Amino acid sequence: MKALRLTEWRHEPELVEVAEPVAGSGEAVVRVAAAGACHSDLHLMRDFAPGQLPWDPPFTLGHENAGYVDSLGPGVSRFKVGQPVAVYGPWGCGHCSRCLAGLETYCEDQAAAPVVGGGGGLGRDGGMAELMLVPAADRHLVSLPEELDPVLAAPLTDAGLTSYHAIRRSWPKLVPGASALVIGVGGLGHLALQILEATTACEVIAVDSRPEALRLALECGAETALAPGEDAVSSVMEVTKGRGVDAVFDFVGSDATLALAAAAARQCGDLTIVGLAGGSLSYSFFTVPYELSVQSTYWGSRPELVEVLELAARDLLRPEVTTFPLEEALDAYRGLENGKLSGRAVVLPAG
Ligand code: FEH
Ligand code: ZN
Ligand code: ZN
Repeated sequence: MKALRLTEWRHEPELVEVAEPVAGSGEAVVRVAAAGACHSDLHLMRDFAPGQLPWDPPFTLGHENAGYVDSLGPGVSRFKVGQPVAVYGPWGCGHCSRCLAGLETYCEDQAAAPVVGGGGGLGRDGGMAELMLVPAADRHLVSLPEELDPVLAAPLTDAGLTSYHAIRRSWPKLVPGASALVIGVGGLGHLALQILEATTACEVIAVDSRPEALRLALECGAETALAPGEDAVSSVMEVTKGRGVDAVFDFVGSDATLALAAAAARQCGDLTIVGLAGGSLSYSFFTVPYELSVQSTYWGSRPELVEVLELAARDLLRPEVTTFPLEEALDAYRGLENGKLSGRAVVLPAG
Protein backbone atom coordinates (compact mmCIF):
# COMPACT_ATOMS: atom_id res chain seq x y z
CA MET A 1 0.00 0.00 0.00
CA LYS A 2 1.02 3.65 -0.40
CA ALA A 3 1.97 5.72 2.67
CA LEU A 4 3.15 9.30 3.22
CA ARG A 5 6.24 8.82 5.36
CA LEU A 6 8.52 11.19 7.19
CA THR A 7 11.88 9.58 6.55
CA GLU A 8 14.13 12.20 8.21
CA TRP A 9 13.68 15.26 10.43
CA ARG A 10 13.48 18.54 8.49
CA HIS A 11 12.71 16.76 5.24
CA GLU A 12 9.69 16.64 2.94
CA PRO A 13 7.69 13.47 3.51
CA GLU A 14 7.67 10.89 0.69
CA LEU A 15 4.85 8.84 -0.79
CA VAL A 16 6.26 5.31 -0.82
CA GLU A 17 5.08 1.69 -1.10
CA VAL A 18 5.03 -0.16 2.27
CA ALA A 19 3.82 -3.53 3.50
CA GLU A 20 0.25 -3.70 4.78
CA PRO A 21 0.02 -3.96 8.60
CA VAL A 22 -1.26 -7.18 10.25
CA ALA A 23 -3.12 -7.00 13.58
CA GLY A 24 -1.47 -8.89 16.47
CA SER A 25 -2.88 -9.61 19.90
CA GLY A 26 -5.09 -6.74 21.12
CA GLU A 27 -4.46 -4.79 17.90
CA ALA A 28 -6.70 -3.61 15.08
CA VAL A 29 -6.06 -2.57 11.48
CA VAL A 30 -8.20 0.43 10.46
CA ARG A 31 -9.05 1.16 6.82
CA VAL A 32 -8.45 4.91 6.93
CA ALA A 33 -11.33 6.98 5.54
CA ALA A 34 -9.75 10.31 6.48
CA ALA A 35 -6.51 11.61 7.98
CA GLY A 36 -6.27 15.26 9.04
CA ALA A 37 -3.18 17.30 8.19
CA CYS A 38 -2.00 19.12 11.30
CA HIS A 39 0.28 22.18 11.66
CA SER A 40 2.39 20.07 14.02
CA ASP A 41 3.33 17.88 11.06
CA LEU A 42 4.88 20.98 9.48
CA HIS A 43 7.03 21.37 12.58
CA LEU A 44 8.15 17.74 12.12
CA MET A 45 9.09 18.51 8.51
CA ARG A 46 10.71 21.90 9.13
CA ASP A 47 11.86 22.51 12.70
CA PHE A 48 12.39 19.52 14.94
CA ALA A 49 15.92 18.14 15.13
CA PRO A 50 17.00 14.67 16.25
CA GLY A 51 16.64 14.27 20.01
CA GLN A 52 14.04 17.02 20.44
CA LEU A 53 11.18 14.54 20.64
CA PRO A 54 11.34 11.10 22.26
CA TRP A 55 10.92 9.35 18.92
CA ASP A 56 12.46 9.58 15.46
CA PRO A 57 11.52 9.00 11.83
CA PRO A 58 10.85 6.96 9.76
CA PHE A 59 7.11 6.66 10.29
CA THR A 60 3.90 7.32 8.36
CA LEU A 61 2.35 10.73 9.10
CA GLY A 62 -1.23 11.39 10.19
CA HIS A 63 -2.25 11.60 13.85
CA GLU A 64 -5.89 12.66 13.23
CA ASN A 65 -7.69 9.60 11.87
CA ALA A 66 -11.06 7.95 11.36
CA GLY A 67 -12.22 5.02 9.25
CA TYR A 68 -13.50 1.46 9.48
CA VAL A 69 -12.23 -1.60 11.35
CA ASP A 70 -10.53 -3.70 8.65
CA SER A 71 -9.28 -6.59 10.81
CA LEU A 72 -8.85 -7.47 14.48
CA GLY A 73 -6.14 -9.39 16.32
CA PRO A 74 -6.96 -11.92 19.05
CA GLY A 75 -8.38 -10.53 22.29
CA VAL A 76 -10.07 -7.39 20.93
CA SER A 77 -13.55 -7.48 22.44
CA ARG A 78 -15.21 -4.10 21.90
CA PHE A 79 -15.18 -3.73 18.12
CA LYS A 80 -16.31 -5.60 14.99
CA VAL A 81 -14.90 -5.66 11.47
CA GLY A 82 -16.56 -3.00 9.33
CA GLN A 83 -17.47 -0.76 12.29
CA PRO A 84 -16.86 3.01 11.77
CA VAL A 85 -14.32 4.28 14.31
CA ALA A 86 -12.25 7.27 15.32
CA VAL A 87 -8.66 6.70 16.48
CA TYR A 88 -7.72 8.18 19.86
CA GLY A 89 -4.25 9.41 18.96
CA PRO A 90 -2.17 9.58 22.20
CA TRP A 91 -0.97 6.03 22.92
CA GLY A 92 0.06 5.48 26.56
CA CYS A 93 0.73 2.41 28.70
CA GLY A 94 -2.92 1.88 29.65
CA HIS A 95 -2.27 1.08 33.34
CA CYS A 96 -0.85 4.24 35.02
CA SER A 97 -3.24 6.65 36.79
CA ARG A 98 -3.29 9.09 33.87
CA CYS A 99 -4.03 6.35 31.31
CA LEU A 100 -6.69 4.83 33.58
CA ALA A 101 -8.36 8.28 33.54
CA GLY A 102 -8.23 8.20 29.73
CA LEU A 103 -5.63 10.98 29.67
CA GLU A 104 -2.99 8.99 27.79
CA THR A 105 -1.38 12.26 26.67
CA TYR A 106 0.22 12.43 30.12
CA CYS A 107 1.07 8.74 30.56
CA GLU A 108 3.52 8.26 33.43
CA ASP A 109 4.89 4.86 32.43
CA GLN A 110 6.06 5.79 28.95
CA ALA A 111 8.48 2.87 28.79
CA ALA A 112 5.43 0.57 28.71
CA ALA A 113 3.65 2.61 26.00
CA PRO A 114 3.65 1.61 22.29
CA VAL A 115 5.81 4.70 21.69
CA VAL A 116 7.21 7.13 24.25
CA GLY A 117 5.08 10.31 24.25
CA GLY A 118 3.59 9.77 20.85
CA GLY A 119 1.10 7.76 18.86
CA GLY A 120 0.06 6.95 15.31
CA GLY A 121 1.64 9.61 13.11
CA LEU A 122 3.89 10.72 15.97
CA GLY A 123 6.67 8.17 16.11
CA ARG A 124 4.46 5.21 15.09
CA ASP A 125 2.81 4.72 11.69
CA GLY A 126 -0.21 6.96 11.31
CA GLY A 127 -3.19 7.40 9.02
CA MET A 128 -1.72 8.88 5.83
CA ALA A 129 -2.04 5.43 4.28
CA GLU A 130 -4.86 3.08 3.27
CA LEU A 131 -4.43 0.97 6.42
CA MET A 132 -3.26 1.87 9.92
CA LEU A 133 -2.28 -0.41 12.81
CA VAL A 134 -3.75 0.56 16.19
CA PRO A 135 -1.89 -1.17 19.05
CA ALA A 136 -4.47 -1.24 21.88
CA ALA A 137 -7.70 -1.32 19.93
CA ASP A 138 -10.04 -1.50 22.94
CA ARG A 139 -8.55 1.78 24.27
CA HIS A 140 -7.43 3.57 21.14
CA LEU A 141 -10.54 3.10 19.02
CA VAL A 142 -13.74 5.01 19.70
CA SER A 143 -17.05 4.03 18.04
CA LEU A 144 -18.37 6.68 15.68
CA PRO A 145 -21.98 7.79 16.13
CA GLU A 146 -23.96 6.39 13.17
CA GLU A 147 -24.83 9.80 11.74
CA LEU A 148 -21.24 11.05 11.74
CA ASP A 149 -19.27 10.86 8.47
CA PRO A 150 -15.67 9.65 9.19
CA VAL A 151 -14.38 12.48 6.95
CA LEU A 152 -15.88 14.97 9.42
CA ALA A 153 -14.91 12.85 12.44
CA ALA A 154 -11.17 12.74 11.65
CA PRO A 155 -10.49 16.47 12.38
CA LEU A 156 -12.34 16.08 15.67
CA THR A 157 -9.78 13.55 16.98
CA ASP A 158 -7.07 16.19 17.19
CA ALA A 159 -8.19 19.72 16.20
CA GLY A 160 -11.58 19.25 17.85
CA LEU A 161 -10.35 17.33 20.89
CA THR A 162 -7.46 19.74 21.58
CA SER A 163 -9.78 22.77 21.40
CA TYR A 164 -12.40 21.07 23.58
CA HIS A 165 -9.84 20.06 26.24
CA ALA A 166 -8.58 23.66 26.37
CA ILE A 167 -12.08 25.17 26.63
CA ARG A 168 -13.34 22.68 29.24
CA ARG A 169 -10.74 24.01 31.68
CA SER A 170 -12.35 27.46 31.57
CA TRP A 171 -16.00 26.42 31.65
CA PRO A 172 -16.49 27.64 35.26
CA LYS A 173 -15.46 31.17 34.20
CA LEU A 174 -17.47 31.25 30.96
CA VAL A 175 -20.81 32.09 32.53
CA PRO A 176 -23.49 34.37 31.01
CA GLY A 177 -21.96 37.87 30.83
CA ALA A 178 -18.43 36.47 30.51
CA SER A 179 -16.37 36.74 27.33
CA ALA A 180 -13.77 34.65 25.51
CA LEU A 181 -11.09 35.52 22.96
CA VAL A 182 -9.96 33.05 20.26
CA ILE A 183 -6.68 34.01 18.60
CA GLY A 184 -6.16 32.19 15.29
CA VAL A 185 -9.16 30.88 13.33
CA GLY A 186 -7.57 27.93 11.55
CA GLY A 187 -8.13 24.20 11.87
CA LEU A 188 -8.41 24.36 15.67
CA GLY A 189 -9.70 27.91 16.14
CA HIS A 190 -12.79 27.52 13.95
CA LEU A 191 -13.77 24.43 15.96
CA ALA A 192 -13.07 26.21 19.26
CA LEU A 193 -15.56 28.92 18.26
CA GLN A 194 -18.24 26.29 17.63
CA ILE A 195 -17.44 24.52 20.92
CA LEU A 196 -17.73 27.81 22.83
CA GLU A 197 -21.06 28.46 21.11
CA ALA A 198 -22.32 24.95 21.88
CA THR A 199 -21.10 24.64 25.49
CA THR A 200 -21.05 28.14 27.03
CA ALA A 201 -23.15 31.30 27.22
CA CYS A 202 -20.23 33.70 26.90
CA GLU A 203 -19.64 36.42 24.31
CA VAL A 204 -16.91 35.41 21.85
CA ILE A 205 -14.32 37.57 20.08
CA ALA A 206 -12.06 36.16 17.35
CA VAL A 207 -8.76 37.52 16.04
CA ASP A 208 -7.08 36.54 12.79
CA SER A 209 -5.04 38.39 10.15
CA ARG A 210 -6.96 36.86 7.21
CA PRO A 211 -10.30 38.40 6.13
CA GLU A 212 -11.64 34.99 5.03
CA ALA A 213 -10.82 33.57 8.49
CA LEU A 214 -12.70 36.43 10.14
CA ARG A 215 -15.71 35.66 7.94
CA LEU A 216 -15.49 31.99 9.01
CA ALA A 217 -15.21 33.11 12.65
CA LEU A 218 -18.54 34.96 12.45
CA GLU A 219 -20.14 31.91 10.79
CA CYS A 220 -18.79 29.71 13.62
CA GLY A 221 -20.37 31.81 16.37
CA ALA A 222 -18.04 34.72 17.18
CA GLU A 223 -19.97 37.92 17.85
CA THR A 224 -16.92 40.08 17.05
CA ALA A 225 -14.07 39.37 14.59
CA LEU A 226 -10.94 41.54 14.68
CA ALA A 227 -7.64 41.83 12.82
CA PRO A 228 -4.55 41.83 15.08
CA GLY A 229 -2.71 45.10 15.60
CA GLU A 230 -2.35 47.85 18.13
CA ASP A 231 -6.06 48.67 18.26
CA ALA A 232 -7.09 45.01 18.82
CA VAL A 233 -6.71 45.37 22.60
CA SER A 234 -8.72 48.59 22.71
CA SER A 235 -11.44 46.90 20.62
CA VAL A 236 -11.54 43.99 23.09
CA MET A 237 -11.75 46.44 26.00
CA GLU A 238 -14.59 48.27 24.25
CA VAL A 239 -16.55 45.03 23.74
CA THR A 240 -15.91 43.92 27.36
CA LYS A 241 -16.67 47.36 28.86
CA GLY A 242 -13.07 47.78 30.02
CA ARG A 243 -12.86 44.46 31.93
CA GLY A 244 -11.00 42.27 29.45
CA VAL A 245 -11.89 38.69 28.49
CA ASP A 246 -12.40 35.91 31.05
CA ALA A 247 -10.61 33.35 28.89
CA VAL A 248 -8.15 33.64 26.01
CA PHE A 249 -7.32 30.67 23.77
CA ASP A 250 -4.16 31.34 21.75
CA PHE A 251 -4.08 28.93 18.80
CA VAL A 252 -0.94 30.58 17.42
CA GLY A 253 1.33 30.87 20.48
CA SER A 254 3.79 33.47 19.18
CA ASP A 255 5.40 36.33 21.16
CA ALA A 256 2.94 38.77 19.54
CA THR A 257 -0.20 36.72 20.14
CA LEU A 258 0.77 35.94 23.74
CA ALA A 259 1.35 39.64 24.37
CA LEU A 260 -2.07 40.39 22.85
CA ALA A 261 -3.63 37.62 24.96
CA ALA A 262 -2.19 38.92 28.24
CA ALA A 263 -3.15 42.53 27.43
CA ALA A 264 -6.73 41.54 26.55
CA ALA A 265 -7.27 39.29 29.57
CA ARG A 266 -9.45 40.10 32.57
CA GLN A 267 -8.17 39.89 36.15
CA CYS A 268 -8.68 36.31 37.44
CA GLY A 269 -8.93 35.15 33.81
CA ASP A 270 -7.45 32.13 31.99
CA LEU A 271 -4.87 32.26 29.20
CA THR A 272 -4.41 28.90 27.49
CA ILE A 273 -1.57 28.44 25.01
CA VAL A 274 -2.51 25.89 22.35
CA GLY A 275 -0.48 26.97 19.29
CA LEU A 276 3.06 25.68 18.81
CA ALA A 277 4.71 28.84 17.41
CA GLY A 278 7.05 28.70 20.41
CA GLY A 279 6.50 32.27 21.63
CA SER A 280 7.00 33.30 25.24
CA LEU A 281 5.29 35.63 27.70
CA SER A 282 7.01 37.66 30.39
CA TYR A 283 5.00 36.75 33.48
CA SER A 284 5.59 38.72 36.67
CA PHE A 285 3.53 40.39 39.37
CA PHE A 286 3.16 43.64 37.40
CA THR A 287 3.23 42.44 33.76
CA VAL A 288 -0.09 40.58 33.55
CA PRO A 289 -3.57 41.11 35.06
CA TYR A 290 -3.86 39.99 38.72
CA GLU A 291 -4.55 36.27 39.14
CA LEU A 292 -4.26 35.57 35.42
CA SER A 293 -3.82 31.80 35.14
CA VAL A 294 -1.58 30.84 32.20
CA GLN A 295 -1.43 27.23 31.00
CA SER A 296 -0.27 25.21 28.04
CA THR A 297 -2.43 22.34 26.86
CA TYR A 298 -1.81 19.21 24.86
CA TRP A 299 -4.44 17.23 22.94
CA GLY A 300 -7.13 15.69 25.18
CA SER A 301 -8.58 12.60 26.92
CA ARG A 302 -10.50 9.66 25.50
CA PRO A 303 -13.71 10.53 27.44
CA GLU A 304 -13.45 14.06 25.99
CA LEU A 305 -13.17 12.59 22.48
CA VAL A 306 -16.46 10.75 23.07
CA GLU A 307 -18.03 14.08 24.12
CA VAL A 308 -16.67 15.90 21.06
CA LEU A 309 -18.06 13.20 18.74
CA GLU A 310 -21.41 13.54 20.49
CA LEU A 311 -21.42 17.31 19.83
CA ALA A 312 -20.81 16.58 16.15
CA ALA A 313 -23.46 13.83 16.05
CA ARG A 314 -25.93 16.45 17.25
CA ASP A 315 -24.70 18.84 14.53
CA LEU A 316 -23.41 21.30 17.15
CA LEU A 317 -19.86 20.93 15.80
CA ARG A 318 -19.03 20.68 12.10
CA PRO A 319 -15.46 20.99 10.79
CA GLU A 320 -14.93 23.05 7.65
CA VAL A 321 -12.81 20.61 5.60
CA THR A 322 -10.82 20.75 2.37
CA THR A 323 -10.09 17.24 1.11
CA PHE A 324 -7.07 15.92 -0.82
CA PRO A 325 -6.29 12.47 -2.27
CA LEU A 326 -3.22 10.81 -0.70
CA GLU A 327 -1.21 11.55 -3.85
CA GLU A 328 -1.78 15.29 -3.25
CA ALA A 329 -1.20 15.27 0.53
CA LEU A 330 1.81 17.56 0.15
CA ASP A 331 -0.53 20.18 -1.35
CA ALA A 332 -2.56 19.97 1.87
CA TYR A 333 0.52 20.85 3.91
CA ARG A 334 1.44 23.63 1.50
CA GLY A 335 -2.06 25.08 1.95
CA LEU A 336 -1.55 24.96 5.71
CA GLU A 337 1.82 26.64 5.41
CA ASN A 338 0.75 29.51 3.12
CA GLY A 339 -2.37 30.17 5.18
CA LYS A 340 -4.58 29.88 2.11
CA LEU A 341 -6.55 26.95 3.47
CA SER A 342 -9.82 27.51 5.30
CA GLY A 343 -10.68 25.15 8.16
CA ARG A 344 -8.91 21.77 8.25
CA ALA A 345 -7.13 19.88 5.45
CA VAL A 346 -8.14 16.22 5.33
CA VAL A 347 -6.43 13.55 3.25
CA LEU A 348 -8.56 10.70 1.87
CA PRO A 349 -6.23 7.69 1.44
CA ALA A 350 -8.93 5.67 -0.28
CA GLY A 351 -9.56 8.55 -2.68
C1 FEH B 1 1.79 17.01 17.91
C2 FEH B 1 3.15 16.84 18.15
C3 FEH B 1 3.80 17.61 19.11
C4 FEH B 1 3.08 18.55 19.84
C5 FEH B 1 1.73 18.73 19.62
C6 FEH B 1 1.08 17.95 18.67
C7 FEH B 1 -0.38 18.15 18.44
O1 FEH B 1 -0.66 18.39 17.09
C8 FEH B 1 -1.17 16.96 18.89
O2 FEH B 1 -2.50 17.38 18.93
ZN1 ZN C 1 -1.98 17.72 15.75
ZN1 ZN D 1 0.21 5.30 31.16
